[in-house]
Amino acid sequence: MKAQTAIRETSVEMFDRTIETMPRAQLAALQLDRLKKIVERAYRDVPHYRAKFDAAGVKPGDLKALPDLVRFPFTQKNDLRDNYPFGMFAVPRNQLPRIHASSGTTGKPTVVGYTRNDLDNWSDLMARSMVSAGAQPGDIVHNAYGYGLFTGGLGAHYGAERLGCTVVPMSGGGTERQVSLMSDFGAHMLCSTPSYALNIAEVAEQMGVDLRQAPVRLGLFGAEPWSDAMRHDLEARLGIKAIDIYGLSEIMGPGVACECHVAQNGLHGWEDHFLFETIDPETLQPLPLGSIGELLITTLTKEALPMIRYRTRDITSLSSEPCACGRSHVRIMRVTGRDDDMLIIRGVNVYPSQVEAVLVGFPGIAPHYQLVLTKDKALDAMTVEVEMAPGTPLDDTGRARKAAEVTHHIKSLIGVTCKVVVKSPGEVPRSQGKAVRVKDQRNAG
Ligand code: DLL
Repeated sequence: MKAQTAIRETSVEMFDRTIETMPRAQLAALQLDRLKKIVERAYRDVPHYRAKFDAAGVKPGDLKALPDLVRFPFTQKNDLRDNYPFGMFAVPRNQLPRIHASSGTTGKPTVVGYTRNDLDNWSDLMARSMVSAGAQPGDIVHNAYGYGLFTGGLGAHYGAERLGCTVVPMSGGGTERQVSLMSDFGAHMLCSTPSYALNIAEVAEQMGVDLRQAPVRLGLFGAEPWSDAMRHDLEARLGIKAIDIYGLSEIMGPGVACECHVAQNGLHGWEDHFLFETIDPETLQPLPLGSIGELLITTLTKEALPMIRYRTRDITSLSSEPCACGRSHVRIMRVTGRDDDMLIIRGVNVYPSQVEAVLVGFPGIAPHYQLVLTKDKALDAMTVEVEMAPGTPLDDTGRARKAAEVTHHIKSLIGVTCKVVVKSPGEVPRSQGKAVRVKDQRNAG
């Protein structure tokens, strides 16, 4: 008991809420001070930024107030690829204790690096995110994010250690073992992608392990878009509060923003370390708070890899409405998807997460799905592959009727006409990490 108390006291000092509840004027002054320094450093130490700023006719000295940032050029994923592997780093390689990389579907991976201070800040922000999610020192954290080049595993790992938790470093896969150890060790928080959490919930049910009766009370889910319907499903099946956490390797990894357990409504973006903007992805013009557009992030403290106006491709809006938890940092509303994941089916824009919201909780349907894209003459067509819920055997007529019901609901709720195929339990592939939601067969023979 004594040791527990000592850890809690330390943590209260470490996670002093002053910074998270800072009045706007003070936060803006801190941001401007940090922004000036990072823009200067980027210009001085990274040839790519020097060339880009020169071409755009801007100098670090032009940045006198936060709104001046709009004069500076964007940074994109391709800039990292073009400078592969280490060309965007602002410090010599021997000052980087760690690198991560994202695989990327085409071409070279995106490589990111961290100085010692960057790793410390990342651990702090992940710990801060976990506190916001409702975690406490002494909790057992079952970490099923993948370890390795992906930032999820090590990001959550060091954050949980920093908070004073006991980490179970599972990584993804081996789902039956995950269930057994969650139950045997009495995990309090599950960290995983939402799609893998669903896999864990399903395997637990098949094994006859009732995780609703286990000590687990929190899920920290992110790395892919997910719907509120999926949140409610996971909360009911695991007996937890499910919290959305956001991040990307180019900016840091997980912990750029996180919901609070109080409101579960928008993710607090940690504005002492990042500056958030939204733009219209077509016109590239800045958008006011509250408008839906593409999220841009500028890092304010990163040493190894300063990112100036990074185009995340993620579609969301920003809110500065006060939150019930008292935090003053801007909220990033739930990311519906990436603009490059948006499907245009017969003229209607649709994100996979919108289809998910219709499928989860649909009577007789299990929340496992994939969207198959094909060509129907010149137009794109979408087939939604879903599964019937276990224990509801349907004959061919029953399946066809169920498919028609789902088609009708997708049409009336999202406005898109699609074909639905109802498969047998287990036929839709299960996620081990980030789920593959779209099978694109438009160019297949
Ligand atoms: O996915 C980092 C991460 C790990 C975040 C664990 C949260 C939890 P990347 O592999 O670089 O990094 O992928 C980043 O994933 O630009 C979004 O498109 C998507 N993404 C991440 N979190 C969310 C979320 C990690 N909460 C890309 N909601 C981002 C929706 C998300 N999409």
